[in-house]
Amino acid sequence: MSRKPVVLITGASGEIGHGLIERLSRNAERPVITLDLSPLAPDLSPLVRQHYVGSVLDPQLLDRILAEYEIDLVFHLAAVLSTRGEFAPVTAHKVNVEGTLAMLEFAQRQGESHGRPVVFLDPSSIAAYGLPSLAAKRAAGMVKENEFNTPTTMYGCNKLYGELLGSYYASHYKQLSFDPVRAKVDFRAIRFPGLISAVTLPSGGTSDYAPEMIHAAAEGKPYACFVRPDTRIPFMAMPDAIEAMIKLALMAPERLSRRVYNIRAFSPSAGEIHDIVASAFPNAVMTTSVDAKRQGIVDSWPEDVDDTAARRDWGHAPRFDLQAAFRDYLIPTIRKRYS
Ligand code: AKB
Repeated sequence: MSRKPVVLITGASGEIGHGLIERLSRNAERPVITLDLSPLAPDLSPLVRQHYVGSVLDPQLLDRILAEYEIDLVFHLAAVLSTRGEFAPVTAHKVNVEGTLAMLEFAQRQGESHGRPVVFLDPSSIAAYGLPSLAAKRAAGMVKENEFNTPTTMYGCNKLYGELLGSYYASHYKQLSFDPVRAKVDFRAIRFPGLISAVTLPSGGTSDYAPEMIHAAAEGKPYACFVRPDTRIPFMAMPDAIEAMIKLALMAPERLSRRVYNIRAFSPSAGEIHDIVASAFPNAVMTTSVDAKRQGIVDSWPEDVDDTAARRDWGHAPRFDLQAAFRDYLIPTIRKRYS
């Protein structure tokens, strides 16, 4: 009996999952199943074929999914982000590394059972970089994928190692086996900048100051930004991040010259974000109260990234630059959300 292949999203109740489920549900040809520690939001439940409540670290649950569905595309979103990871590094390692390993093994077994490669889309992060000082960060400008791979956070270390693990599964899996084992995982990773969604708020990240500032202003709540106004890292509007994941996941493998890609859209300072938010919400009360430790993490991330390979290989082309992101997406959608 042949079964219709489905897409699996882990960590589906998080920020990226929300947008990804909505976007994928427009294509009825590719039913979606989801996995998360929490139930799906009521507006998302009707959009998926089945939601499993549980952990990527639960082998029995993964066996059940393996038996019930034929999967040829995995978006592995489950993760503990950079700020939360510093409070619970062992948990971060378990989820981010052991969870990724479990899902890669799951994808390999899926591929072995149906005979086709399983595309494994891994959202990595600018946290995989670690610039040694502010002076080095300013001098570096746009960093390339293989530069400054010396992260300072548990999350960054986990993401960098996850990229290596995925590349191992795709290119060198069981390379010394007597009987050749066909690698079935087609691993692809995007190093995301900070993401800003108009419909959800992030939690546990260190780039969260940008979305928090915007949402607080729209809600009429005061906000104290935890980084200096001159702090600069790349950001992207959530719809562009979702589009990028789908584009990379669907691209023919022969077009891809690497497994891990930077992508960028705009790279404003915290002060520039403040000024745009202040002009959209003139009554907003926004102050700065620097948290030296979180500032240290953001200072270790690049000011900007070089995404030449993503643009060339799979046509990464974000719709929103800084002005358009605020004018056409963030401000109108957030206003509606809190009105
Ligand atoms: C975080 O702040 O941890 C994330 C990230 C940059 O990957 N948003």
